[in-house]
Amino acid sequence: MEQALELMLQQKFGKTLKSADKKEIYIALLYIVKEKMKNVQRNTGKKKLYYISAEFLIGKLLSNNLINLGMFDETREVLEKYDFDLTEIEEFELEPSLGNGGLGRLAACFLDSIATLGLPGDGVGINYHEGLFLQKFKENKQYEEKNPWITEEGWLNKTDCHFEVPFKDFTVTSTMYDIDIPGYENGCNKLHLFDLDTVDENIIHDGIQFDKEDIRRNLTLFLYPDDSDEKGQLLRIYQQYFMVSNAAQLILKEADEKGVDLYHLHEHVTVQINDTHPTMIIPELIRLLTNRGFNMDTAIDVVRKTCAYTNHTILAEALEKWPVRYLEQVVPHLLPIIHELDQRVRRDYHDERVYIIDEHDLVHMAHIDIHYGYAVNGVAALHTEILKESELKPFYDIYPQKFTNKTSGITYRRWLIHCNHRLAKYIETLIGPEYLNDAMALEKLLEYKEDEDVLARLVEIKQEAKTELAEYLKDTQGVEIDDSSVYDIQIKRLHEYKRQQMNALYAIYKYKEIKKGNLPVRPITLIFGAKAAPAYTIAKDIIHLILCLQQLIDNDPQVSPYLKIVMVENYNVTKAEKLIPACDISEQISLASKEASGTGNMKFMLNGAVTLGTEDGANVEIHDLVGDENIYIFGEKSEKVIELYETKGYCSADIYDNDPMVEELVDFIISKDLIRIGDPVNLARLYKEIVGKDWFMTLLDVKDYIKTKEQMIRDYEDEKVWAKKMLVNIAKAGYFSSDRTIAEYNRDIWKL
Ligand code: 26V
Repeated sequence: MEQALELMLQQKFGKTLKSADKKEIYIALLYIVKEKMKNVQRNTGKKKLYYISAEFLIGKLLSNNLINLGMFDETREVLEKYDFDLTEIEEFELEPSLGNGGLGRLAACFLDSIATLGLPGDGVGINYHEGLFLQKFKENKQYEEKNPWITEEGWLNKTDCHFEVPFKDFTVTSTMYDIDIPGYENGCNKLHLFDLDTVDENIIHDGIQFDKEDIRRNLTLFLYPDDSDEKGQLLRIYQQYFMVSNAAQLILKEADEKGVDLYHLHEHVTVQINDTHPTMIIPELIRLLTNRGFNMDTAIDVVRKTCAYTNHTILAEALEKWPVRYLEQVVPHLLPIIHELDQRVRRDYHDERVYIIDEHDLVHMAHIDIHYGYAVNGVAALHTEILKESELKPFYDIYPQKFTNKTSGITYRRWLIHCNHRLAKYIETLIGPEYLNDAMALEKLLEYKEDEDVLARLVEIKQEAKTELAEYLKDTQGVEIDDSSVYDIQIKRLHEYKRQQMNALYAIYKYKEIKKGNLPVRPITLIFGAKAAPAYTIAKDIIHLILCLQQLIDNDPQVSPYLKIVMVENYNVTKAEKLIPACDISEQISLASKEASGTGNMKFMLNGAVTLGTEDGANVEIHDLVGDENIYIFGEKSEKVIELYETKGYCSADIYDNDPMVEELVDFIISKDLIRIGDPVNLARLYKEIVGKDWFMTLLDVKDYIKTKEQMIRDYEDEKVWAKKMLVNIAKAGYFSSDRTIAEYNRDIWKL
């Protein structure tokens, strides 16, 4: 590596390792890795997977690629020899924010594991120029700015592959860009991102505003632009069709190149539809096959045997339903097919709950996937049960054989080896390198459960990560945190169902306790990281509340030595990589039944944090694996919550009126102390929402939450007992390797 670096630096900049600066080193490394990837064998086989997704939250790629190519340790050593730190070098890489959160990050972990298992499978998505917005805080509020990431020197490779994509009023020509995805010590796949040459960043003004109707210039500008109005929704349909039309044409082109008889397409191709965003691939493939001479019955039959669908949410507002009128405006050529698909359903099933087009002329995208795909899966055991037993019950009754569970996972290459190298290395000294290829081998750590030296070293490693995070937050945000405090972290999209507001109510509780003189034995640092959708008013109000509390506490010398809130600005994959290794308490507090899986919970556990959570999503499986002593569970269970929704049995005002403690906490949102700092409109709106509606039942669980968290903070003081919990969590995290998840997808669904 040393020689290769010297050579590349000489070639590109006429410099040496001694004279080059960090940016030049970064660029030299980028070229070396790209060169190396050219020689990695492409994964091939009779059948190929196309993983189509509107989001791929891949994060920075340098370290990940170095790890997978087996060059990571050597590169670190060479750089250290010349006084460079790989982490600092990587600062020069811009993070592609091509996703909102869990769904997009899962797609990225999956690409890593598909390549690692040597399976032929490419990702297909959109090359958003700006990705998700850049979050800025001003006057305790979120503002959105553009977030460009594409530079001259990067991982994208422009190809000469182009397709014509027909919309109602015009046709565009796409360009395909590729990113190489090397597996860990294995072959290589690709992520294909489609783009439009005519897209123009200059139309962005005032933050992230732009003309939503100028499709030729805006189509691939932003990830899911604000769809709170009709123009935004139409743009989303344009994006979705652009993605799937390209995907369908690519699939058929590659099939032709392989000489595949299209009547047997399903023996050579499988398509995974990641949530409903790529659903139009189904009518589009049917359309293209009929254009090639297939009759409708056969086209439908072949496509049905080719496509499989993953559901990622049961939230009604997130299940896509497009008005027929909108589809007519964008892709009228798909409508005869969608009507045909609906007619066939109506002919076979006399149950309007399973129709594709409902009485309001809304097209239920998930219904297309379930009727006209061969597999449906949820992303955690509880989630899949809820799909089968309530959300998608009428479909499960028709097609029980299509439904399977695929509990999600995370890639250990990024979420342990890269982000917590120290811990990874230490684990290797204890149980050897086997766990790097077989995550279940982490269980061997259990042998050390009573080993005081091992437990002490785990605590030390955690402390080093906490100190590093404190330095990072000081450097990047100018905030100072006490690295001897307990770090309690909630990082995820801002959504009411995830209940960041409940954590904020805990902060209010603790603030009041400290004011009363009930001081915690050790300071507590509550760290939040979250972006709110630009048009999601209440989510933004919750951010405002957290930022106001942060300011209130910072300016109160009576409280600030004991309690600190930090809201990390512009939370993204890179920041997650810094935060997760340093965490003591992992906040997974969604309303039971609402979080399909969660994957942050898995990343935290793998890095030795202990979960504070409800019986929701994959928390249930974490609980089963680690046992009662190694997790803190609170709150009502999903059955009860589902019943409350069904019977309309929940009334937050009742709890507020009858419980003085709850009343006191909620009232603080509109107290003089906070109104002085914040915006009365935002705070009053949030207060009213919680007392008057509280759709995600914060007040139902808040007292149990506070009680459980207090217990957890007390237990933290017994260092040995706590370290044992850390160890068990790490040891049991092997199940949540995405290698295991992908092996299951392949065994049960793809059969590559
Ligand atoms: C989307 C939207 C869009 C409209 C406004 C409200 C709303 C609320 C939620 C969503 C979520 C879309 C799907 C999604 O990202 N699901 C996440 O997928 C992860 C990977 O399977 C899973 O771990 C998370 O629990 C799940 O929320």
